Amino acid sequence: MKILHTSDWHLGKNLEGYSRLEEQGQFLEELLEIVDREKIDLVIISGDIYDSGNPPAKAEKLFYSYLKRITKGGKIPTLVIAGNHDNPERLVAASPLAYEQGIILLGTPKSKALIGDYDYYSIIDAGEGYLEIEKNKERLVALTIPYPSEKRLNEMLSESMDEEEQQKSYSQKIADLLEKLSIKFREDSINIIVGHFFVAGGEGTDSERPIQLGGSLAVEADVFPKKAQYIALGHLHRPQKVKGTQLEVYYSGSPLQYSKSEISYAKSIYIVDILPGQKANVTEFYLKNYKPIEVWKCSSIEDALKKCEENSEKNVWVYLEIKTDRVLLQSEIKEMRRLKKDIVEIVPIFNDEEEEEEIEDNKEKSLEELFKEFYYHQKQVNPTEEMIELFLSIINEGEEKDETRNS
Ligand SMILES: [Mn+2]
Repeated sequence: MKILHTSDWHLGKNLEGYSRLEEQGQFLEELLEIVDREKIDLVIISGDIYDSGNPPAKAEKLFYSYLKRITKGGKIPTLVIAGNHDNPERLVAASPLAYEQGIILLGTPKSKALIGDYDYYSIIDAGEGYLEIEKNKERLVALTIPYPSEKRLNEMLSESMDEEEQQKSYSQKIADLLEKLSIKFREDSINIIVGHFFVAGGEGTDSERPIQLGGSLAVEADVFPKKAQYIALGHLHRPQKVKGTQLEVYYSGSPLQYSKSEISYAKSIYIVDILPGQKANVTEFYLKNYKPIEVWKCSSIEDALKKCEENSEKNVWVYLEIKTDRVLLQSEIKEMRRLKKDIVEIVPIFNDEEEEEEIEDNKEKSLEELFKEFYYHQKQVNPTEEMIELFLSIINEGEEKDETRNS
């Protein structure tokens, strides 16, 4: 079975008041292409469909119209769970219309999918926190943990919980729940987990709403039962494989850059090729950057005006950082906005202490160290000696050329 894992669409989310619906539509168009081209059998959306529990009608329309196209009228089942941004009741309100369309909507850890034979797939078993799907004679068991707020998690466990169990940590409760549900995993089925929560050690960005400050709702990376072949998570907006476990635990990340803390890496989705009893084959697919966020560091007000003029046709969101020793005039701000549309923020920088500090910090590290860190960050493995040498030789060449030019 070929599964596509995505999450954190945040339909309806703005950037400093600017709508991103057009880009969100572009993403959905690209997703549709990938589903077709890669002959996907099942789509998983691991929560945060919308940015708010009360999404704008345009965002809902986008969601429904593309889901209908993605599932091809029920041929490609799509499993959707609620994230911490979604209103679970509202997300699943369309369920009576959804199953025939191949859409399975689950709001809370207690949500139960509707058992039945649909035109192109069947749900042969389902209960609180799990379901078993059959499609083209392949079977898949998914343990489903839509955003488990502390309250929802306790409700899920309350029947069996004594006082001692009440006192257990959030992470331990998730572990217990998964352990309990894992008896539904079968030898002859594909076994996966779909969830929306924060796993300790995961790398965040500025655009997630922290699940709880202080981190007490962080889940340890070792809570997942070993029989789970793939764990499709939502919440963190940076795509990543979770460290600290041997299992295939992934955050697919958001499809768009939702803050300027997300501009240094590509957004992606994962495609998981998987058979019962075998190791999942996971491939990362990079998405297009429909409208990048850029930070323009300007050395003066004149420089900022010049950059706005030179790049007026560039289709990007811009944060302007302008070094200046005086306040910007309204007329200057107006002129910048006239020259370049989609300036989301203009920040005057009156002194550059902070920047110097950062440069000092990096100065202490060698290029080799910086490269290794960067490479590991991107790939989760260390670069080979050959790669390091190649990188350093390219850098050295560049520096030599620079010197020639300067001299
Ligand atoms: Mn999110």
